[in-house]
Amino acid sequence: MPQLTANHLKDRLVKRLIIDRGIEVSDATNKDMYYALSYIVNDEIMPNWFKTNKSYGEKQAKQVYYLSMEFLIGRLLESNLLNCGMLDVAKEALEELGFHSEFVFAEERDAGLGNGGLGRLAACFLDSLASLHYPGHGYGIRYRYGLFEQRIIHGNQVELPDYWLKDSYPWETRKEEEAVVIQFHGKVHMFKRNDGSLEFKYENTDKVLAVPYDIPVVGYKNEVVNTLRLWSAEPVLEQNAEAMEENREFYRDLDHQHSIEQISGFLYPDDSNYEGKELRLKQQYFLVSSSIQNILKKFKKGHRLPVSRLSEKVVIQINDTHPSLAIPEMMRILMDEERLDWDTAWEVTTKVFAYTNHTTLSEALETWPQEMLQNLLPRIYMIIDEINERFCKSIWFNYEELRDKIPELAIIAHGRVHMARLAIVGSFSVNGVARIHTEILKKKEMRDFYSLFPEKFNNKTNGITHRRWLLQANPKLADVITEVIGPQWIKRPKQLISLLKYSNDKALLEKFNRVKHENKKALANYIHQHTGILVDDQSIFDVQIKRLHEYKRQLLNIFHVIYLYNELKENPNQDMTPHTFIFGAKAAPSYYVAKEVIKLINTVASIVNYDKDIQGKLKVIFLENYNVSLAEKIIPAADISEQISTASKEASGTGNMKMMMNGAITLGTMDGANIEIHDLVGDSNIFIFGLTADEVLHYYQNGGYNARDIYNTDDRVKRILDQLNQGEFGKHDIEFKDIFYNILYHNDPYFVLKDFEPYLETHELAERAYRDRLTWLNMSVTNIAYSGKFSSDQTIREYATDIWKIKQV
Ligand code: 26V
Repeated sequence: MPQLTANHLKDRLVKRLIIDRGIEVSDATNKDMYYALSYIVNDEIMPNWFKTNKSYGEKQAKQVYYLSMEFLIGRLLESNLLNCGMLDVAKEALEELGFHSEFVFAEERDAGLGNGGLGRLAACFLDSLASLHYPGHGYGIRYRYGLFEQRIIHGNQVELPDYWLKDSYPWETRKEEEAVVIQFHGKVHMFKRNDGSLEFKYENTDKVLAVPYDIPVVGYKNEVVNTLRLWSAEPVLEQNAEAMEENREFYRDLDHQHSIEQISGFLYPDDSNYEGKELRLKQQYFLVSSSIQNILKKFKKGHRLPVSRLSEKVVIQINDTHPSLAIPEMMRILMDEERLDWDTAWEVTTKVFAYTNHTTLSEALETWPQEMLQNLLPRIYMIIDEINERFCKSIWFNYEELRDKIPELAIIAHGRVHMARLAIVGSFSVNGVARIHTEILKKKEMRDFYSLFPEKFNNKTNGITHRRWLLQANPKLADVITEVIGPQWIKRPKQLISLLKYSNDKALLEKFNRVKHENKKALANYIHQHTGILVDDQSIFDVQIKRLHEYKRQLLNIFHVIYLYNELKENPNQDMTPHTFIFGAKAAPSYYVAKEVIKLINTVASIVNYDKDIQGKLKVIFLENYNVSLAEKIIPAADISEQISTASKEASGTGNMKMMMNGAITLGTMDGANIEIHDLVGDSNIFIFGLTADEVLHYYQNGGYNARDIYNTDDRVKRILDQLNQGEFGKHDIEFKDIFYNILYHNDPYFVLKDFEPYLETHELAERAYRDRLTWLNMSVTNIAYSGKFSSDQTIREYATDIWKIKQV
């Protein structure tokens, strides 16, 4: 890319403002500037996008397609500038024109097309694929409404619709000519052809047009631009004369038109509880049918190979079970349109698909009612039924020892279609997202499938893109690192390990200290502006940011805060390092318990933050509307990273990796990727506490835990629970009683009380360590040094070599 200077960019911005928006710089708002700059960046991206596509065609490279119902990409202007190598120049040009880059970037609305970990992982993976020159693309849905915007009103979560497309979105290109038709409902008729093969015709189907919008995925300073293709649902409007009557009919039924547009209307905001809603099933089939049609069309256009050799050029990763209908959809097209026989189609299909599992929580497992699937997708249902028949027969005849397990293995059982089973049977690879998670899949959750197909199972520990989460979010830290070890780590993040050599260098540790403090000041400012609360930037910033979920145990965290508050009230002069507890979390709108916890955190905050007795030693901050952009502000300022899920329940976690990379110390359980962080940094650079996964699973199986015993014997616990029960925190007596009951009457299913004491003790250790500044800074730098292991570049290399068998081009 030609080197662009700040002066050159200024000229272009000035011209762009006049041409596109008809205004001068002096009249331009931050938003005008945001658009002008975005279109200039687009001009830089477009030629490389074209070139990348062309080169994939010429080189006939094998492509990976990542199918996901969620891509949580956040804002793109700053990351595109970074990856194009224009970020510094752009900041300079903006400043010289009298604009703050931060405010200009903030004009972009987050593309919140995901719930949490799974969607953000997909976004990090796309960044790594492009940055490593891999031919890999995403397919998803262009939801008109992303994840709801959260407001906190009187301590309660209130959800507002996120109409992120209200203003024009500069990063997308509509590709109407590549639209495809998706069919729902209708009747399937079967005919015998002359050669004896079967032909299927559909009658009276409801047709929906899937129109792609492409978003460029820019590689880091390498001129690669891959594609994220998002499908939008529209009515099919025929252009020919015969169909006009049909169209007219159509306009008489605007409800129908509306129901079509609903398919890409909004992102389901629940990542905690599976709900068998037909609209969600429609969304899933809409995504997979349009994507598979498109993939096959491209394959046929780009290669002279027969479709029976598809797997030489195409591999498809399905992100959780949500897109697993892609498997029968591929079978349908191969058989009904490409005329392959069942065996050949099955051979092709099972060589193309790979499946990633992201949770073992039974509440999240997808199973669809058989009649719903049969009614909405009759032909797809027939195919699933046949896959199931053949699979069950093969167990019956080949695995006598598993015969009585057939009801637990069958894809269709007890009137429901089990999507994880379909995904395992139809894929050549099944992976978990951290070592412990994969082990639990193999030994417990998917044990029988593992015994049937041991060769399919493999682990791919998650990763995060260090470009967004370090270079972009924390440029000051990135600069210090480069000053110390040179810039090679940017292309090879594992080289961060060279920082270890300097982890005892006092002068250097001081530099790291200064950066952290500046980041904390910036966050303190943000907090002040958004909540009106002043926090002490010398206090420990203790951070828990993630979706609100019982298993993630925000409740344990706030119980600890209540305990500290109670202690301080009794003894206001006790020696305590000031603490700021920072929370960010959205609860699924229908998740009552989660919303109660949000209310509790906010209620505790409203008491603690204004209590003069405790002399400002404790502050509790709940930042509303936690999303990717807010994460970018919080993470660089974190001292302690709270990763305190009930062991065995957090598949991996990725926030843990982001905070580690920004020098926070993990305080957590032996769960998910925390275990791998612990392996790397060792006991002395992490604070581990609580039950292990084996212990948790043992209690679930054998009993032996009684929450009430702890309530009766630990005064600190009793005090807190009684405060909840007696309405000490609430405006009404009944407020928070449910939390009390949930713990004592459901025997504390997430072991909050059981882990409470070790949690307190570990916090005390952490506080002591924090007071010893040099030791703490050494721990912090050690964590940064080892964090290169969790760059998604590493993860993507492993997917590419072990599963996808694709090459860098
Ligand atoms: C689940 C469901 C279930 C009901 C229907 C809608 C819906 C939508 C999303 C999900 C996602 C749950 C799975 C998930 O996000 N898992 C998280 O994946 C992260 C990336 O692998 C991982 O780091 C987290 O530990 C894991 O909880």
